Amino acid sequence: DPDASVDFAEAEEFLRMCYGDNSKLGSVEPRLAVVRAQIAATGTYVHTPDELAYGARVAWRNSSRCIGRLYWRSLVVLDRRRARTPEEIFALIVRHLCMAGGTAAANREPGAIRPVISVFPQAQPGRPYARIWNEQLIRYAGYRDVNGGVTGDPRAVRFTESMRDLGWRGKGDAFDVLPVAIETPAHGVRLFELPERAVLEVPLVHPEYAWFAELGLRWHAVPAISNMRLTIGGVHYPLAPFNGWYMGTEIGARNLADPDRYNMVPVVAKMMGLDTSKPRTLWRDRALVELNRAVLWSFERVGVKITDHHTESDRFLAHIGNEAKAGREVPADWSWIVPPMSGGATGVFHRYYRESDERPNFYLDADARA
Ligand code: HEM
Ligand code: NRG
Repeated sequence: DPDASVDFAEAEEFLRMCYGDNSKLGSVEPRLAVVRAQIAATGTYVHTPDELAYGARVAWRNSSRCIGRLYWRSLVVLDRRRARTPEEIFALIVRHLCMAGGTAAANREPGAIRPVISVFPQAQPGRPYARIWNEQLIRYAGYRDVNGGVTGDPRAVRFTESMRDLGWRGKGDAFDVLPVAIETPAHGVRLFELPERAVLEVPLVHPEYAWFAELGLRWHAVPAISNMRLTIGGVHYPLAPFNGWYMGTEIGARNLADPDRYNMVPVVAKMMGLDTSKPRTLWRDRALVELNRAVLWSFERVGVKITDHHTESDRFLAHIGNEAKAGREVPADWSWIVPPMSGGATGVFHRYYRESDERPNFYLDADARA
């Protein structure tokens, strides 16, 4: 139960690892005595900034579904544990997005995406806590049309309806950025519109097909997951949005391609003039490749950081090598690590992984409303 008191054994296990790995923090024994007393008195304890930063980085290192873990040590950890009101939280969310990517006006190095996590107040035993309803800080709305189709992202239809029930009105276009819904115990839920400077977007064009631009496709530069709970040493942080940069296939082989998302594969195939009368012409595969080339090319063209699945596969295997040297096995989930196209053409396909649940880690909140 995430709302229950902290188990001292879990705190101790984390603290021994943290102080063992960071000699500058000194001896763990006096710290354990303090934490034992805090848990006895309050049911929980408070991490030092060093413990928080280390815990968040190791939570990334332990994320079995993430292929991007080579740079886990470089995660920027923003300690936002003093934020209380929805307005304070929103202002810090905007600063997070500007620091992570942002538009040219907000970023000294436009297009450079930095992995960042903002850690808001921890859950207190038996008390309600602040949370964000959105699954990511930046997502596009989905509107059900009268004829049963969807304009925008079909994945967001339910969420968009709940925003509408709360009084939000979107433009009704295919790429309307959703408001951020922040719920705090004292203020209920409030909606906030992200300012333009916080939302870097890339219009999609193709290196050879001029018609591609006419499809009017675009995607946001920063994937920032906001519905996962960060768990460190028995302490739960229900509001701890984090981001890295995109791997092209997430956009080109899933968000824009899945039949229950933007479903662009048949459209691209038709524009390419492919024979779509039977599967064995591999028209889906050919259209998928061009869609993914467009994503990578478009980001590169405007200088926004993105990675391709071949490079990221090699990096992940390098990460496994680094970790082995440090005496650690990398927990990984094959079905998430292997990219959604050309699986067998990437190194990560050709082996198996141990799927262990190590802590600290990120967990999907059971009651996330996305
Ligand atoms: C999942 C790449 C940074 C934590 C993923 C996935 C990819 C990916 C491709 C699978 C997504 C999917 O199939 O929907 C990357 C890249 C990064 C990066 C290229 C660049 C730096 C991060 C950071 C964190 C993180 C900074 C946390 C601090 C996770 C988690 C998941 C995940 C928890 C699983 C999400 C879920 O269960 O829905 N990552 N990632 N990643 N990543 Fe990363
Ligand atoms: N597939 C999702 C994002 C999931 C996480 N991916 C990352 N994470 N790259 C999508 O929006 O397409 N990250 O922290 O960089």
